Amino acid sequence: MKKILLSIGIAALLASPIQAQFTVPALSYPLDALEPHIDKQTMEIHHDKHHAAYVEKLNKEVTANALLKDKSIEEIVTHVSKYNKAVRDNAGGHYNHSLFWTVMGPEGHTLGGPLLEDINATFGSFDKFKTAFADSAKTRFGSGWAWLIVDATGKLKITTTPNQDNPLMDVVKVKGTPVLALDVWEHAYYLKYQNKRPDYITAFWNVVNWDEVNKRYNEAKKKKK
Ligand code: MN3
Repeated sequence: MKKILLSIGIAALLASPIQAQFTVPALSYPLDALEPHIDKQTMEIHHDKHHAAYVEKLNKEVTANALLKDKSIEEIVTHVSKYNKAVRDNAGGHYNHSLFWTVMGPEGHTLGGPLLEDINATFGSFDKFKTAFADSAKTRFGSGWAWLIVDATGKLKITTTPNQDNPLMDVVKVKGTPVLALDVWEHAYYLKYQNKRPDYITAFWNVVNWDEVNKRYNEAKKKKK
């Protein structure tokens, strides 16, 4: 029996098509891990359908444009002005969602250390930062993202982008390295919160994975030195 299974495994491996350049990263937590703040069904559709669609369309662009071959997602978004609108939207969609999944996690993360000190120094307090970030997310018209970034001078900044743009892109005004991201497209919250984007934003704070945000902050600061 073992031998048969092994043969089937090898046959499947040999028959599988060449690995696509981009794939949807698996979540590091179950789909229901963010409940009750972000519901399982939203996560399922968002990760397995929406994100997968960006990746599929991006891979199609890779097939059509040799310049994209073997480029990392960071390389593509950083020089996104070289490419068409479909690359901008779908490479952005892939980068943004990949980051978004990692900066969330089950409840219970707290923020401390140098990032907290920097937030206090830059925004006055952690609560003032949360208010400023939430206000930006609420007032982002239509679909888009809210970001906490480290800019080229090493300073923390809150910014927003429309559609699937992000602060790494050479086409946006406020540039920097993203350390925290919030998706404010309706598909991110409509099932549970309908038109109440502010309630979704309030709930988001419960599921921020501050360890990951802290890690991204440290890496971004190191790059500036
Ligand atoms: Mn989304």
